[in-house]
Amino acid sequence: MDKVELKELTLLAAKIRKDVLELLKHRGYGHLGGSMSIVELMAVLYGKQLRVDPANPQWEDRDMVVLSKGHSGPAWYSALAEKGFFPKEKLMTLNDGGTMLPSHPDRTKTPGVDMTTGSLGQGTSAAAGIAYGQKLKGQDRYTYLIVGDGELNEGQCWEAFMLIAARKLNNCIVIIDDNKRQLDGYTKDVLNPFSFEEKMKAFGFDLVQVVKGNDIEAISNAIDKAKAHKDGANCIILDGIKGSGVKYFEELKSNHSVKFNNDEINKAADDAIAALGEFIEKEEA
Ligand SMILES: Cc1ncc(C[n+]2csc(CCOP(=O)(O)OP(=O)(O)O)c2C)c(N)n1
Repeated sequence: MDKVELKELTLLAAKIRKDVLELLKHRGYGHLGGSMSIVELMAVLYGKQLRVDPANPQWEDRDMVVLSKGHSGPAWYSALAEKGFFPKEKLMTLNDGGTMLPSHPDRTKTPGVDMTTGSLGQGTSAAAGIAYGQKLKGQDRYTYLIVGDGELNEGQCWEAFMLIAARKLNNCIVIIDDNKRQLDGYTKDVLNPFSFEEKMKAFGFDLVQVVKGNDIEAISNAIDKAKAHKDGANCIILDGIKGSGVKYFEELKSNHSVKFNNDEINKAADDAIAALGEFIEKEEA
């Protein structure tokens, strides 16, 4: 990746992260940890890798995204708004009555959202079905499935993975957000999955790449490699941190759904928003 592109994607990631913090703080609560850990992924997808058209969200040749860990909608909405699928002001309507941005993604409400998710596990089957359909029709399209490490406690995920591998759905790029934590603790303590890398290989994924969850260049290179790998199933594991990008939220004991109800949390968010704002201003000068 050249320096200009890396700079652009880093700037986009900063904008998405700032949007996430602003909209959750405005709402007063929300799924901060799991939104922050996919910010760089969203920047790479919407800034470079996806074939989508914000002016025509239903474009029939578009790539699809299935955010199976649907509670991280705020990161997706922020990326969609930055890309121009809808006006940025709409971000502040998250979770309002009648909003186009419900807490969990709804394909009937938000331009750019292709699959309704929120009930963990189900997005994996949906993505497998979408990709299978695309393959049977001979279409040249990709479906990106984003799934959480805690979500992989759901048995349904593994049924979907078997199908993806057995049918060699190389057009379904499975991305595991391995941020090590889930709703109420560390994934290894709640139900130890052991090695995702070994598990995915054992399930028939012959290209399994592990990259740092906040490394834009590594994520993009891994997607390039997955796209070039035509004969078999592809998985990318994001080795990341829940709450990624803001030390306070990375270290916060309970950072899954954060309530902005005390001075310390509000200050941490305000400081991070200000720092990101300065960075963005400097980069755009
Ligand atoms: C079927 C189902 N069970 C429980 C929940 C409640 N829930 C929402 S998020 C979450 C934890 C998910 O953990 P993980 O996949 O690791 O997400 P991340 O850490 O990336 O936020 C749970 C249990 C749900 N949405 N769906």
